[in-house]
Amino acid sequence: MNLKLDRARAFLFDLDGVLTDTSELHFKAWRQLAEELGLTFTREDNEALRGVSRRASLDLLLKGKPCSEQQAAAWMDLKNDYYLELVEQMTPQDLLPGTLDVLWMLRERGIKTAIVSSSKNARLVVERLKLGRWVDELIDGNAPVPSKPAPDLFILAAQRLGVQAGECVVVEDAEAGIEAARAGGMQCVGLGPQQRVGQADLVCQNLVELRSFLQIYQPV
Ligand code: B16
Ligand code: MG
Repeated sequence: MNLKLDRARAFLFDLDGVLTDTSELHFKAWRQLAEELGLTFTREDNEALRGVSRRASLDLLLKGKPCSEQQAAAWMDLKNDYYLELVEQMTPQDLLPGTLDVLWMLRERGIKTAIVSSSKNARLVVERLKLGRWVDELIDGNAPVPSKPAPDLFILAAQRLGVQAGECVVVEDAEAGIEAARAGGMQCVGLGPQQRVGQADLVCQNLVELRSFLQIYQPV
C-alpha cells in the first residue's frame, strides 16, 4: 500500500465499473452487435474493453475483421443504440454500494470530487443515477482530448477543480484508467481483482472497502 492521503485535495472517480456497473450493459450491447455480425463475444472478451474508448472497443470486438471507417461508424452507432436502451432503464438503485457514503465523507472533509469517464454517454448515466449534485465536476468522453490510457481527461478535471495533479487521487476499475492516472502524475486506488488493478497505489474490492479505509485514515 503506497497511497498517501496527506496531500490529497481531490478525488477523481471513474464512472463505469466504479460508481455503477455499466460494464454489464456495455457487454450486453456489444454482444448483441457481435451476434448480428456472426462473431463470438464472451464476458472474458469484455474485460479487455473496460475503460477503453468506443472505437478501440470495436477494434477489439472485430479481432482483425476488416471494415471501412463508414461501416465502423454505423456499427458503433448501432451498439450505442442498444446501450442507450439499457441506460434508459437505470435508476439511482443502480449506484454501486458505498458510492454516496464515500462522496459524502469526502465532502465533509473539504475534498473536491469529479467524475472522469471515457464514455460519451456519461452525462446521461449520471442523470439517470441522480448523481450530479454529489460531485463538483463531470468530465466525459466528449471532451476534445485523447481518451484513457492518455492522462488528459484526468488533467482536465484537476484544472477545472483548481488543484495540482499531485493532489489528486484517481479511483479506477480498469488498467487503462490506472495507466492514465500514473501518466498524469496522480495517485490511484484500483477497485477489483489484483491481477487487473494491482498497479494501483491501493487495491480495494469495492467502494465499501474504500470507505472503511478512509474512515480509519486520518490525514495529518
Ligand atoms: P461510450 P469509464 C468507459 O467508461 C467504459 O469503461 C468503456 O467500456 C466504454 O467503452 C467507454 O467508456 C466508452 O463509452 O461508448 O459510452 O462512449 O470506465 O471511463 O467511465
Ligand atoms: Mg471504468
